[in-house]
Amino acid sequence: MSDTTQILNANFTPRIFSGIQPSGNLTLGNYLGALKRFAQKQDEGIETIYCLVDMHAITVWQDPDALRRQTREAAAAFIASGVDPAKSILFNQSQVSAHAELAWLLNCVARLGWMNRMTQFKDKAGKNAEKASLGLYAYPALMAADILTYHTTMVPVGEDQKQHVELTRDIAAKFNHDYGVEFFPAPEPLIDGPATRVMSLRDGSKKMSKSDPSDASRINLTDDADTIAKKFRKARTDAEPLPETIEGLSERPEARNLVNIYAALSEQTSAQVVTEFAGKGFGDFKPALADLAVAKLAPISDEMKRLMSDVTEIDRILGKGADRAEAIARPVVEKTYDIMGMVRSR
Ligand code: ATP
Ligand code: LTN
Repeated sequence: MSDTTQILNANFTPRIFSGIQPSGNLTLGNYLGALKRFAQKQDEGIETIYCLVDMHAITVWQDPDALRRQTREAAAAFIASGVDPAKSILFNQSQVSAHAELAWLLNCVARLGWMNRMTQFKDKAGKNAEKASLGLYAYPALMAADILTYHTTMVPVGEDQKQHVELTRDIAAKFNHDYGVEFFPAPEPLIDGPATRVMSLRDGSKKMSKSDPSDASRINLTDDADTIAKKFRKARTDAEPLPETIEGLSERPEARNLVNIYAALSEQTSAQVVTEFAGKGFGDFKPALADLAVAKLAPISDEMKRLMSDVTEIDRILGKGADRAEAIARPVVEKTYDIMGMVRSR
């Protein structure tokens, strides 16, 4: 953390915020890169706020019934992974209008040149960027609003979101500079552990993603034991046995990915895993990985199923979370309007 960030952030109560899009089945990548860490953070004595970012999800087409189901299922995945709605604030974004309001205000602070550098937009818009929604382009300013409307200081995310959190810092700094205030903190991305970038099981150069068209590329939190075993068995690898040290994995992205997944699931470092399996082929390693993944994920998918049998209860939890979130976010947005010169007379 730089000195200026430290001095600025010292004026703010430490607070953690993060979000996940309810844009499909949550994956092992989401679990290791986000959910598992969210649950750990809630026991560190810092307020934790977790959001199902449904307004981000609609930047690409979502069938309305599917979006409703995915939002509830994602909420169930949070709870089943250990996020406790009594300890953390858990809600869906569209129920707290402060996010959309602040996003507009920050759209007027963010610069086109900054947005044009965002790699997630380039990846998602693909070759036909003319057909992408305006929302997909503006997405990072909404994400900045999500973070800043809680005066968040720390944002646990996977590696792919680092650039967006840095943009959030730039937006906060420009706002503070332009209006001569120290109103927004400079949130820090928290990216730690062996699985901050879980890769696709079919292509070691692409991240595992819930919206990849190939279901074989990912482990879904709802996959059964047979499906998990089959997907790992078919995962792309090379023909070499595992090396003696992790340096031996540097040119072997698929092998490195499976080792990192094993490490994260077993709470070890990747170096420890390599030591344990040195000289073993994938014929040994893949079944061990599948058994471990099933042991860790089966209780989560069972709990998700149980929670999904009562969606009224899930909706109640999200509504209550939204009330608590609103109580923090509303005054920040009101103050932002005021700083920017909007007359507020009711
Ligand atoms: P989509 O494919 O719809 O873009 P996604 O699977 O990339 O979705 P997000 O909702 O965009 O998931 O991400 C939620 C959180 O999970 C973020 O913190 C993100 O960094 C993290 N995450 C997503 N994919 C991975 C991955 N493969 N490895 C580690 N973390 C990940
Ligand atoms: N952009 C993120 C999801 C996201 C988020 C956030 C993460 C939206 N708002 C605020 C952290 C904090 C993604 O695509 N994974």
